[in-house]
Amino acid sequence: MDSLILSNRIKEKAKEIGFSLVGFCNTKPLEKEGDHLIEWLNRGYNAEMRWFERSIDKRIDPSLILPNAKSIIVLGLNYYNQINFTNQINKGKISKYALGKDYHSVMKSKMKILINFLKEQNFFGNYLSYVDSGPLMEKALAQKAGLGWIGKNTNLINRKIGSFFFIGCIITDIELVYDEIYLNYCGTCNKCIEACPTKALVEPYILDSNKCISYLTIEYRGEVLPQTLKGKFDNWVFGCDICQDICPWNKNSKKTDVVELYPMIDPYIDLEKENKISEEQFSLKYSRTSIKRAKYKGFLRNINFLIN
Ligand code: B12
Repeated sequence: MDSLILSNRIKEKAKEIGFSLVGFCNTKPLEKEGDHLIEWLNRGYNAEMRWFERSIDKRIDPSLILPNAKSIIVLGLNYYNQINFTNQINKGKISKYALGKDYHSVMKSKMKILINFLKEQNFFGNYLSYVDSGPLMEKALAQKAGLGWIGKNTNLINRKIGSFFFIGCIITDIELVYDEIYLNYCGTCNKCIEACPTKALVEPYILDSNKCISYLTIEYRGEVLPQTLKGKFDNWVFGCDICQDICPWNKNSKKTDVVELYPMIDPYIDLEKENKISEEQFSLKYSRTSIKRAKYKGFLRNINFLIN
């Protein structure tokens, strides 16, 4: 079957499965983005995320991931929930991306349905699917596949649906019709950079993770959070939405219709009460969400940083 008909079939099916965005790109090396990645690592902006250093070659050249790789199917899944966060006494905030079921499993199962569809259609290719933890620069590939552009807050933004969507990639050895690279629509706006309370967006398009509330509340494993940032966390306990909530391109964000991503926990937590939960209560309440990544100790550390 010619690759144009196949490409359109895949896009129809992807939308049917619930993906808001879908596009295709080739597996050629990401030269310019690779240079940015290396510059970013040399500046230590990956903080304690050492795993980056182990997979630079594949991140820059995705063709190294699958023999005879030709195409990448890039998918976007809307997770937006209309929560206009306000600061409340004794209340901590949980980022919108973590309120529903853990997105890694939701994305993986939806990508599996798409791969099974391709196999049923007798497209005997090889497929490897990744979401978040794979050796890929998902945002750079998504821009190349026409899903959106990497904004000054370093999130991928789409003009129609904004930036509150997850990205997943399927790398394959079947030929597809590739989409146009997405242009940049940030213009002279710097709202995200100005709004970040910890000044983590050190330059347009450059995020220093060492100062990022999202990094410090999710990925950082230190016993205590940096005292230099005390009082600047804007009551975030897990993740942070500031640089996205302020972005003008998110004013048209629509509520997700992916039921697994509907909030199953309260976006506000009672800090005093939650500070007393047991490890068992923590896993009972949060193990099906992305919050489990902070682990029990990290979660209590984040709460204590806000109340003490
Ligand atoms: C490491 C990581 C983080 C780190 C570092 C973030 C970062 N900017 O790198 C931390 C823990 C801080 C983080 C936070 C978040 N993350 Co995160 N994260 C990742 C991960 C695993 C790798 C990203 C990466 O490659 N970074 C390397 C650096 C160098 O890339 P970069 O910052 O994007 O910089 C690029 C451009 O800015 C450009 N660039 C650099 N310098 C310059 C200069 C100029 C002039 C120009 C034009 C360009 C340019 O080149 C770089 C390479 O393309 C991806 C999944 C994946 N495998 O790709 C998810 C991912 C990016 N994260 C995601 C999400 C949802 C988040 C949060 C929103 C969660 C939250 N609410 O707290 C926050 C957002 C914080 C932010 N403003 O970015 C989603 C983003 C979806 C989207 N629509 O963009 C992803 C894709 C996961 C997924 N599969 O859905 N994340």
